Amino acid sequence: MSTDQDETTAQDEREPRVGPTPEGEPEFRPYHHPAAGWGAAKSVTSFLVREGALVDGPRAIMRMNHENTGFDCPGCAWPDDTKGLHLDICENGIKHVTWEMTRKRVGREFFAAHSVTELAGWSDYDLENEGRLTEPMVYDPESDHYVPISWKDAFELVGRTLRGLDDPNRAAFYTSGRLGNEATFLYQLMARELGTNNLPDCSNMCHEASGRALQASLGTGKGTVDLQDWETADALFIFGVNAASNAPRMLTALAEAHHRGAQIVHVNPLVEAAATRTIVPHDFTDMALFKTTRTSTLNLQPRIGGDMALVRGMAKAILEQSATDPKALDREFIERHTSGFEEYRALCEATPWEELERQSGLSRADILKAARVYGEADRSIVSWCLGITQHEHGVDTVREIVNLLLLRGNLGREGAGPSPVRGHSNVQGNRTCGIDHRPSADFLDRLAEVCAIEPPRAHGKDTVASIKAMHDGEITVFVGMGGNFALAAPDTPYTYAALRACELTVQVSTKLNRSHVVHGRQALILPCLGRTEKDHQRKGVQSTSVEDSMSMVHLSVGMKKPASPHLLSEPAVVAGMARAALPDSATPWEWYIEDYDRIRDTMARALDGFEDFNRRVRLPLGFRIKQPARELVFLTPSGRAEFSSAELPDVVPAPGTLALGTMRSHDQWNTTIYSDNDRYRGIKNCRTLVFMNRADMRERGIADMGHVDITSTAKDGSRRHLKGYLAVPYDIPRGCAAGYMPEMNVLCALGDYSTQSDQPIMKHVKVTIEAAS
Ligand SMILES: Nc1nc2c(c(=O)[nH]1)N[C@H]1C(S)=C(S)[C@@H](COP(=O)(O)OP(=O)(O)OC[C@H]3O[C@@H](n4cnc5c(=O)[nH]c(N)nc54)[C@H](O)[C@@H]3O)O[C@H]1N2
Ligand SMILES: Nc1nc2c(c(=O)[nH]1)N[C@H]1C(S)=C(S)[C@@H](COP(=O)(O)OP(=O)(O)OC[C@H]3O[C@@H](n4cnc5c(=O)[nH]c(N)nc54)[C@H](O)[C@@H]3O)O[C@H]1N2
Ligand SMILES: [Mo]
Repeated sequence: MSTDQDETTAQDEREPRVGPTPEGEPEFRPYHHPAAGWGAAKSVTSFLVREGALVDGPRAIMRMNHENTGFDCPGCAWPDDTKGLHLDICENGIKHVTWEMTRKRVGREFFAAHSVTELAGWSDYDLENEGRLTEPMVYDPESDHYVPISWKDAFELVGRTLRGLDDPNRAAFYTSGRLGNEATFLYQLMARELGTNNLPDCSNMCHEASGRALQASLGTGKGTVDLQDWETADALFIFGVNAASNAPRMLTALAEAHHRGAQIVHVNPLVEAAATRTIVPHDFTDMALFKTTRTSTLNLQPRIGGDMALVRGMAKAILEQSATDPKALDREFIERHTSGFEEYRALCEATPWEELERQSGLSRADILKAARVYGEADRSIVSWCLGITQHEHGVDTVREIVNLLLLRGNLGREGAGPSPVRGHSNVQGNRTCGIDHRPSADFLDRLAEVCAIEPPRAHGKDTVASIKAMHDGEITVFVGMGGNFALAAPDTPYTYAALRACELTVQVSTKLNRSHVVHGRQALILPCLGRTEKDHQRKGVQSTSVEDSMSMVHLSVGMKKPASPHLLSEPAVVAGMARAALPDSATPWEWYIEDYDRIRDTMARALDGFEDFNRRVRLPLGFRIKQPARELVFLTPSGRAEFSSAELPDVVPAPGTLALGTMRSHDQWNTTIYSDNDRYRGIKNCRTLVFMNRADMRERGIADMGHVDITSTAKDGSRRHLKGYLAVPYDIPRGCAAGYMPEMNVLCALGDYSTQSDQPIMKHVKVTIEAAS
């Protein structure tokens, strides 16, 4: 892993651009309009026209997120409105659904016309833009083309290769977070019946830190609040999330909060669109009258990685206040429900304000402003996303957030608690249903009993460890259930080499992407139904279930005719692979697929919180998985909520260097790029850019919109490069820079993962930036 990547490798490997060919010159004009509203409506219309979905699109969208009669929006994990809001949708959700429903198709003629070497030279945008995959394909090394293969033969190839492994740990089974619960359960069952816990998933790059921190602090690895809590909180603290682009339905909750007089504090090095004002998208009167609502009462711009110092500063202020104000702390809550308070208090007292200011990049006055809002609110929610988790100290920061909440008893009561914003629409459900490379003994015991298998007990490999093991030849079979592993993972050339070193790569996908053209010696593309499509099985049309960010589980039923008659559902693909790989299996794979109620009946017995699954999932709003911490039951070693007392990390960049955060533009969905515009940040026609503070640019002799070279230095000293990026002068703290994933994965060394969560460090990449040579 410590190979010194020279720049030629990095450049050659990422030669094809990710985004589309620009339609014009790059432009930057700061955005001054509200989030959502008519700008969003206009953008949606042009997208529907482009995808040829002007008729089907709106019809499908009206069925989205409807109480158990529609399909779940695959866009994000924000919960559905519970009051039957009948147009609870957003611009990016619509784009996402339309993307799946496109009329364009990739058939065998397409693969006959284009070799894999040729396709590898296409942009990622162009690959996906070809449309939906229609039939199983296998790589033919002689002709360097993908050629058709029957499902039976495809499964046999997977089965034969897996059966031939001398150790089941030579296979890894990746999950991207939109896989439904039923397919998820079968998938992990297959892996464990084979004998491995190698279950890397996208959450290893996303909210692993949140899960580990909440588990350690509260004994419940998830947020404890729901939408009703959002509707009754007095103060909302929103850390490190670009909500207007990535969880746009949060805008509705923020606008409602503002209407009722709640305080809304945004903490983000960038002032994102959700931290200003919005036109509530489903409110037709607001839309017609161009009525805007503020979505923020205070914006704080810490340095990248400075959040933990800010939160500690807030805690310090509350503790100082408690010397004279008996209401500053909830002493009864602290005494009855927590442990470790005195140690934490001493740590806060011992941390000097100067250090908190330096590390957070905020003045003491600003920290006190946030502390005042927190101290005056009876009910506070703290919400966060990747700006908090994708750091070396992500776990410590989330635990610090919990510390702050505990000080005032903001847990286990209405309107209060921690609320991580999850990413993929079912990433939380994947973990609940068994995608976990570190499963608990209890989970495995029950799985063993209910499913009559002998699951392996040793922990498996996560995303980073799997890549390293593939690179080293230790893992030789990679199966990807959705997603785009090649491009989403860090250290692009290294990850490419890892996939290419495999004996077999299998990608279960809806659209063509980089992971199909960066493949193992043998490779399969297995096309599946999307969430919008009708899933016909022997016992009729099937539905699947998903779990949102707030632990609500509900059904999703597709309504569209499948993109091709040859597609299989994801549960069916898993069952096909499992049957071929485990010929003697006692698991009734085919019987499960006839009727997903049967899978749910087994899940009801195997999984905590899924009792009476089939009945409860059909209730109008589904059901909520119990969160013990919400009931003030703490499954921690002490039986109490545990304060943490971690040292503050040093996040101040060394002289001459900058901390670079990689993030999404408005017009992309992870590795899926819709255009090279980023409307809310005022960018047109460019993705290969870096946002910088103007003073940092001047100091380096970089002109506005001038070309720059970016070099990252990894923990092991190895260096990686991106050349010819545009420097955009932006309102971002000094010493910080930001740009887009997945392009910037070239800069993220595989070895640079958090020692606390094993998550790749994607928000605090150490870089130098200089005017292009
Ligand atoms: N439309 C759309 N929706 C999506 C996605 C998508 O790609 N497109 N992706 C989905 C997925 S998988 C996920 S995980 C989520 C991701 O949702 P986000 O977490 O919003 O994702 P990013 O684009 O990485 O944005 C990170 C935000 O954190 C800020 N930030 C960076 N560093 C720091 C820091 O040190 N501290 C603080 N406080 N803030 C920081 C950035 O300025 C940015 O606003 O969105 C999901 N929803
Ligand atoms: N540098 C950097 N890298 C990052 C991040 C970052 O912030 N910075 N974020 C990380 C995060 S949070 C995440 S979650 C990962 C995302 O990683 P992934 O989840 O692996 O990537 P996606 O881009 O969401 O996957 C898109 C592909 O999914 C397939 N797909 C779409 N719908 C379906 C479906 O219904 N079924 C199936 N089987 N396939 C489908 C399509 O073929 C599409 O090409 O990226 C991570 N990478
Ligand atoms: Mo994510």
